[in-house]
Amino acid sequence: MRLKTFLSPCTFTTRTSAERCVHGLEEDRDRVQGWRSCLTCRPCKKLQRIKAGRSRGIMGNHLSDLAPPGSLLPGFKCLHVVVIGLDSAGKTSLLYRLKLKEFVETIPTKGFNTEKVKVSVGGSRAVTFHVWDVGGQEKLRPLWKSYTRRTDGLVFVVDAAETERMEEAKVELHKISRSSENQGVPVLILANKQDLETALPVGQVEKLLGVQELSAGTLHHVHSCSAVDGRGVQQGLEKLYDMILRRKKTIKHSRGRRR
Ligand SMILES: Nc1nc2c(ncn2[C@@H]2O[C@H](COP(=O)(O)OP(=O)(O)O)[C@@H](O)[C@H]2O)c(=O)[nH]1
Ligand SMILES: [Mg+2]
Repeated sequence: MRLKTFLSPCTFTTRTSAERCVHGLEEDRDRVQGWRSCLTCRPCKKLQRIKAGRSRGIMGNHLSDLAPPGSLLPGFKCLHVVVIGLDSAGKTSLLYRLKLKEFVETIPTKGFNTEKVKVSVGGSRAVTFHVWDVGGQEKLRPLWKSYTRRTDGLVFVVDAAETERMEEAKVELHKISRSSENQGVPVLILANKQDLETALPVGQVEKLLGVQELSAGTLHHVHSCSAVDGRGVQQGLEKLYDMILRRKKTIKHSRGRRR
């Protein structure tokens, strides 16, 4: 019943709760049965504004028109980050959580969503991440490679409560991190949906995904989080930022030695 208070007065149906949004119907999700979104509560309104922006023909699937002024100030380092993972793992919810600092219900991603997100790292420093959230349905996965080319970091999101799809997630994680273009690219694995009682703890997710089997040259970190209540999201990104910096330094050193 946590969701109810969090999203009050609107209540969404999730896999664990059978409540519905009290304001009416907007659309249905195919994978999560019975989910409804209203048009009157704050998160639903925000989603409506996003969609309205898209229908006005704004280029790219982005919310930058909703960003607080100054979030795209020049001078901040911008890192390219791609969010991948199986469908329904919570990738889009995490992107919006980062961008809007709150949970909004999503619709299944057909192509991609992209946002510039400013995150404080190491206390006061702010870094801008250009985040690409790519659809995770099976037929869309071959496209991941085109987004991850020359990326600074990968975020692989798993639904920690969906034990039965861990093997499928493991296969995709290893496939993408071993592809030649992604050799050495740091990977942050987010064990999402920790607000659910059935969510597996980080250690178990790490084991089921065979994270220790990732190549020795690939920096990685597994972090638990929830797009619903926001726990762990910021800390996860900070870890990714540290790994990106470490990799950049290593590359610089090895170039220096070669000269
Ligand atoms: N309980 C819970 N549900 C979540 C969380 N993150 C996403 N969801 C739900 O999982 C479903 C899929 O989320 P979505 O972000 O569209 O997944 P994507 O396909 O990976 O982009 C939606 O119903 C979300 O509301 C979370 O942290 N906790
Ligand atoms: Mg999505």
